[in-house]
Amino acid sequence: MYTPTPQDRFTFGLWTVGNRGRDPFGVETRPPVDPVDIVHMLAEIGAWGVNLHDNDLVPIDATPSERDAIVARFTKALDDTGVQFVMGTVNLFTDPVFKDGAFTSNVPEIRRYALRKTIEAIDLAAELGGKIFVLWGGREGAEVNAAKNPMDAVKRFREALNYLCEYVIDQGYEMKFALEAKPNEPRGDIYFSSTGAYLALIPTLEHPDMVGVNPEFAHETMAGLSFHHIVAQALEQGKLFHIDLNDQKIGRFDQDLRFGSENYKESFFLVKVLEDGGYDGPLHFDAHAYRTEDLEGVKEFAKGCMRSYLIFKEKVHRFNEDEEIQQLLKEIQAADEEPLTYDRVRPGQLVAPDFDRRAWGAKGYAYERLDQLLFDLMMGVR
Ligand code: GLT
Ligand code: MN
Ligand code: MN
Repeated sequence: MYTPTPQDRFTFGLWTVGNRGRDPFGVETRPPVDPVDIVHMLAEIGAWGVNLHDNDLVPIDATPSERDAIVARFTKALDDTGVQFVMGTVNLFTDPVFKDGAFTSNVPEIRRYALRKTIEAIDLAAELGGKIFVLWGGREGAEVNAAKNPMDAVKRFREALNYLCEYVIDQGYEMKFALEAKPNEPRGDIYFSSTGAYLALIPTLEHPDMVGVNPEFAHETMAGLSFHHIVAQALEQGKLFHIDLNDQKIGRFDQDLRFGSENYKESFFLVKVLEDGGYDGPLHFDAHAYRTEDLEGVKEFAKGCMRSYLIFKEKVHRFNEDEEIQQLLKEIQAADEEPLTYDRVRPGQLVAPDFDRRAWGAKGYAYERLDQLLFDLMMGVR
């Protein structure tokens, strides 16, 4: 019942299951894994797809013929296993050239080089059959704010996106962009610090239809925000092009924990928003195994992400079917009368003249009971 199949649309990035356990204080605890072996492992555990940064597969200084050989070998692994290539992205954060940003760098040549590198990564993603391209501006930010103009950053980022949309149209690719926000790390402050900032930028672009968001559980949680609220907004606005699922404790560094490992309740509501809201895009686990794990532990981690999602999904189903809960909700969420339309004759009336403010203020909402029912349901005693 909790065994994933490709129909569940679960994906992993090469950098997630390929994570080697390095952190700022310690070296790698796991050996490198060949991307081809990762694809085979994903097929074995029932994942649907795989995602990558350009340099997860092709080293930054590979020659064109080396690149082609690597891509051919990877494509064969996809063909052999049936694993889909789903999302491509570009690494604009590891190489020292990007130490003060890529699209928002103060140096025009670096901004142009960042665009060229992104275009090559888009070509790679298109060649592999991907239709979603994520942009995470990890280094687009500052510590020394005296050195940078945050309004220029917005303008430069917009300029870069406009250029990339033009490129995709020009090539005839069927590719959309998904913007991923993060408040900080690796920069002291990253521009566009939450998904809401990107939702506000998108309508100012030349091709807003081609651009949506890729919210990440850990990133909004680092900022103390409700992840499922922003996911709901993105979904309602038709902008949830992709999602990065993981887990995180508030106030910590970006932990990228196994999905469902920390915030059970928030994860439940997230899955509820995605399932009830009709999201049918990929479900990407942008997480990694604890540093304590060997390769067997990595596999357990990946299986755990998918299993937990399916368990939450089943709990959502139970919640939606639970008679007592639904009866309570019916009482709480009074049925909609007339849809709200502007009344030219009496625009300020809105409710009946005898609307009883005091009675409504005094009424109990039974939320204590409802929330306890949810707890019982989630804990399996219901
Ligand atoms: C990096 C980051 C993630 C982004 C990836 C896409 S790379 O691991 O922490 O949140 O989604 O560039
Ligand atoms: Mn992410
Ligand atoms: Mn993260």
